[in-house]
Amino acid sequence: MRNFSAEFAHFQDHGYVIARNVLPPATLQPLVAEFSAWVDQQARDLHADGKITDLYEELDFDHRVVALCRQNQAILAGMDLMHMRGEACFSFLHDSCLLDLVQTFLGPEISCNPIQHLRAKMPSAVDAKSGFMQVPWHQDVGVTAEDSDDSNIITFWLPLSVATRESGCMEILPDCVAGGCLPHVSGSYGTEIPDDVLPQRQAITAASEPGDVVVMSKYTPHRGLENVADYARWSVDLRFHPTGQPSGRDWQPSFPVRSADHPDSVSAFTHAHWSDAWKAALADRTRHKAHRV
Ligand SMILES: O=C(O)CCC(=O)C(=O)O
Repeated sequence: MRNFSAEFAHFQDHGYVIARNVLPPATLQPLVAEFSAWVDQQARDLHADGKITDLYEELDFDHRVVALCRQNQAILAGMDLMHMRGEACFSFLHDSCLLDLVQTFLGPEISCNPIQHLRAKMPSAVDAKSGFMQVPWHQDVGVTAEDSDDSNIITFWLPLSVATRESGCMEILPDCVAGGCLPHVSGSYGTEIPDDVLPQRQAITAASEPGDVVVMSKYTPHRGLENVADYARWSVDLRFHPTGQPSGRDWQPSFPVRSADHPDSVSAFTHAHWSDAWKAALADRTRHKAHRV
């Protein structure tokens, strides 16, 4: 198991760390293959319905989705982990390199938190309207229910494309954890921290490459920059918390992914359980309060 004590110390001091070269290419490849196959199927369906004219099969993972989105933004419909529920994705949530990193921050009893997303952040010239593309300043505590106030939920953000200032990586405000939960409001791009309460700090540009993992506390303000590159900035953002603590979304699936005390609890929760639990959560029409505002 790799020693991440330097990364953990940086996280404790500053509320974030960019852990470099955590995931080898072979670990990310099945994820990229699964997401590529999803885009391909979506493109073929739109093509069969006459909604796009070109499949752009010759383009790579980062560029194909942009060319397809230029033709029809419907290519992005349903593109998120809970809707796709892929087997490679479920398997990746148990990846040993990833969980060795997570364990350094949370200990050996780890649950996957349901706040988890896939983002193909489009160049803003193609699609800048959605808050999902251009996430404003917020803390992740701002998108959890109050019952998880004492939970140690930590964010693990992973680029699948090269994430630079130009392609819309994240910006992070360091050294803000001690301030706890800041006020959030409902802004035009989603839940955000108003300018007048945003801590005055020099922001860190969280430039990162596939294999790196950006780790943030739930009190660390961050935002997604505008993508002015010509390719999609693919990323996956995951959260984990110690098993037994409230997830902040108790109607959505949360499940153990590593356990020293109860290893059987991990194998007992299968891909089928995960998929069924998401189907039920997505079909639930109760008005749950997921965000602070
Ligand atoms: O991916 C982005 O641009 C923003 C992600 C984010 O805000 C998050 O993971 O909480």
